[in-house]
Amino acid sequence: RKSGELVSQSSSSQPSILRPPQARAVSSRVETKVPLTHIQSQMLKAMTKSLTIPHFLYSDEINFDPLIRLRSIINESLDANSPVPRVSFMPFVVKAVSMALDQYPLLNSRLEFDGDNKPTLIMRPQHNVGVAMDTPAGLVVPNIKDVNSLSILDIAAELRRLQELGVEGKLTPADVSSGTITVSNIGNIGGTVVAPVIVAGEVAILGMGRAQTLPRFGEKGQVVAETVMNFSWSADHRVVDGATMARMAALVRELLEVPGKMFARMK
Ligand code: CAO
Repeated sequence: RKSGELVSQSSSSQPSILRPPQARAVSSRVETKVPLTHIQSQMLKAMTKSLTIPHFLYSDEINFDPLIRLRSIINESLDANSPVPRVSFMPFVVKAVSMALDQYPLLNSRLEFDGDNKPTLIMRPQHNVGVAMDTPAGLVVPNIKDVNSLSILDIAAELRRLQELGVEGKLTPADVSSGTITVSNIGNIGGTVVAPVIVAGEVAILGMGRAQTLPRFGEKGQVVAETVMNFSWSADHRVVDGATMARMAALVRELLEVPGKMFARMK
């Protein structure tokens, strides 16, 4: 599938995302009771917990052109001996988030309440970046462990491993536990903006929209075609203020728009 292309069409003329499996199963006009799938039950519990967190949303537009150029250079250099045959945008975004966390570690923390309901922040040095995944069974959020110490290709290989396990329904409890922050890329399916829901035990999540080529003004006021993507951050407003979120988001944007800065920080 080409970058930015919407979901594949099913045999009918309507895109498959508009016809969820449950709807297809119901053919008569009589209401029926359908038990939740295992993943839906997990989602119900997790999201009910998540929505006790006071969220705020912060959104920004990223120019993806420099990253598109860099990605094609990297992809052209990959061969049969490479850990992955190609790299998507995700590993760059996951790495940029981790690099920005070095400067804004609060966004990687966990809020904990003791027996007397006294709140404490647990600061976590390891960046285990969760990736929301759409699998045949539904939404799963495995995480890429210790992104701090991984290269772009390492992240791509681990993402691929998790994607394959996710599709086969074989993710382990270790794959889906101990996440510290999450990235949710809905853009490969569609939609330009998403308001992501924070995973309980974390204080921030990034939602990526669909990359679009749109007219923008260049430095001299001329109209230029730019490929842009909306990044929408949700953060826990009990511990993260808007200014901190905006600074962290600005750093992630800077690292992706000037990828050379990212490589300068690579360990
Ligand atoms: N805009 C436009 N194109 C995009 C895109 C975006 N935001 N994100 C990915 N693409 C492109 C990729 O570049 C790739 O094209 P190429 O073959 O040219 O590289 C193609 O779409 C397919 O990408 P992919 O899905 O194989 O890989 P990925 O690393 O970009 O994404 C994953 C991996 C797991 C995030 C994705 O497959 C997925 O499941 N997304 C849905 C997440 C979700 O459900 N979020 C909502 C959570 S709340 O319910």
